Amino acid sequence: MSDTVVPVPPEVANGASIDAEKYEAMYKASIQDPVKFWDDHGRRLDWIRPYSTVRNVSYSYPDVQIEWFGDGTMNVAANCIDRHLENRAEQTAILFEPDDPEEEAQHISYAQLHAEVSKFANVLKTLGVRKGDRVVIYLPMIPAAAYAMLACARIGAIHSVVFAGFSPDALADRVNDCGAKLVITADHAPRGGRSTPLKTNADKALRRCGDDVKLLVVRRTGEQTTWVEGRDFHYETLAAIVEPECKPEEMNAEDPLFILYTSGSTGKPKGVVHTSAGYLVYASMTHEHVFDYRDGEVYWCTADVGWVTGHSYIVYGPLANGATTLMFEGVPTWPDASRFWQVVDKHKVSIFYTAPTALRALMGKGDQWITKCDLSTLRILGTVGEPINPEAWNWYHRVVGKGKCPIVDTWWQTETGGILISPLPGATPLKPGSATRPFFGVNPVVLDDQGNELEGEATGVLAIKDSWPGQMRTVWGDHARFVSTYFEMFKGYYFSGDGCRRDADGYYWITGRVDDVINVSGHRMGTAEVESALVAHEKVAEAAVVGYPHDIKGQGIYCYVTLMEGVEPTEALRKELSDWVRTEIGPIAKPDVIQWAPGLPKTRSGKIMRRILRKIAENDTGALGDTSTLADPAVVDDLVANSAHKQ
Ligand code: 6R9
Repeated sequence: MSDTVVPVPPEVANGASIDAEKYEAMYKASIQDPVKFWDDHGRRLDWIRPYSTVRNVSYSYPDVQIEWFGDGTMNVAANCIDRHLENRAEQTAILFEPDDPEEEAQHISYAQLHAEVSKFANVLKTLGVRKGDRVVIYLPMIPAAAYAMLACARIGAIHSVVFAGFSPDALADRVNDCGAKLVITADHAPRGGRSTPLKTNADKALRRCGDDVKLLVVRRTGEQTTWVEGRDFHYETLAAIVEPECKPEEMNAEDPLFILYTSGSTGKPKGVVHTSAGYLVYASMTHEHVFDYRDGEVYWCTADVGWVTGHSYIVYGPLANGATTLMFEGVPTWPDASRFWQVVDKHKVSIFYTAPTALRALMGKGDQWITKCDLSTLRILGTVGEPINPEAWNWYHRVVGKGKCPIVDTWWQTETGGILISPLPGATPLKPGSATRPFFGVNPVVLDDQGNELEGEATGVLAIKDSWPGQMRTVWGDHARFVSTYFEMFKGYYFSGDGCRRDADGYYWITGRVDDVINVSGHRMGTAEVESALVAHEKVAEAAVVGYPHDIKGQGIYCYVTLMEGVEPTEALRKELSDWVRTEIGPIAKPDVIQWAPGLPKTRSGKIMRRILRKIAENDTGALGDTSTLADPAVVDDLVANSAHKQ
């Protein structure tokens, strides 16, 4: 951790929406009187029926309840599109940069967005989708993904976007869990010069879903796909015949907007539910202030719409603010390692928001990929998804930002809906590696293991003392799981699952997960998910999975596998298991290391001691700690002797 402090450059503070003094005053007001604060800021939306109640929140276990602006009505899509038509109909809303740099970029104005989303909404209606129905979106990073999301919002359907890198099985699980009526996909997904057969994946998934689930196929590459008559529909055919106008549905503030599946420390991924108004107030307000967004600027978040970052900071936040949001279909390293910087150059990007893992990968390719591009339009840089190491931070600041762009290191989660801890460019002196200070209305605390609040400089777990409008409301179909995951261990708080340190200046340094969730290239993965994929293989008797430090990915996936009696541990089998996990979950879950484990370290009650497995994976075997409670301490010696570090 570094002690360096990077002051706010005067030219950044100048004209920023929030300076240091304003931050202190607004932050204090937001904590002292949250009702007054959010009563004022909730009005940033256009309401159909304005709210009279600001909040109705109880963190009291087990009767947790969270409501914001509960008696107001509005429509999210109208707030992201219609209300901008008066003043910015011709301004670009979505700037689409395709995977292939030879293919032309598209500038979609707010007027065009309005027409496209209205049409899409009418297509959904034609297929029988109604208010409250669930629609799964399995699309590449193309404008149709944003149209589909906004079309659902327009008619009050609840979308659940599934990252296009997920396998057919993962897709089927999500379709079934939320009871979706319709899946929206594309023929193929081009990415990095390769193409994923999305429609084929969706076909495989739907074999595991109810017969009544329909499939809407958007044309992306035009390649041939198989077709199931009566179940499959071409988007373009229907779009050509529907009405062009679609009146936005009047939605209650607390009607669900979307479900997004995310990994936890146990069991299957859970469907995080976000509702309409509070989510949009929070996403738009954080987008405006954390990125100091100014009218007319091109803003680029490199995430995928399959993750929460894509929801809040490609689609909902920027569009609610009338911004120009860049959507990029490709990858940072194709056709070469200058792709990101060429896009910044070509589209004169002012604000650039990406993940540390991408920065580490690009840093390794050398500075020449950057210096040949004109990055002079860049004003603000951001990171999200995992802690950023000081080397990557310094490189980002010096080489990409030429030492003049503040870096906003934004800490938040799928569950939080928007950024909770982050610098504000015009207000917060930076410390490389620290997410710095809380956003308005966010009251973080550091707790010890017993749940006591620690004062001043402290290390412990990060919890939030009170609700903010963007907070998730429940787990789809399982409110008890919501309560037990986030509110049981530390009563009266929202428990984040992250560890953290607060320094003498009140800055927060996130140290990573304290549960069995690992963070691979900024993607969250439950070790339990990888384990259950492994044990589903007929040759595997038992498996334990932990994270270990990885230079590029942040964390890598280290698997200990015990084979069935009589099965030979061969290199071919190692590859087979690795491919197996890849097809069961998706490429992001592919194991980095598989170590054969004749036995796993267990307590006498049969609990796997992950602490020990983590140490071996981290190659920190001098500090294995107390192994006396193990049923068979000898297994540890075998694992240490045969660890990947000893090979
Ligand atoms: C937005 C997003 C959430 C987990 C979170 C934490 C890690 C995210 C971070 C960060 C350190 C940051 N995380 N941002 N850690 N510094 N700036 O990433 O959501 O996919 O749900 O992941 O990611 O561990 O708990 P999600």
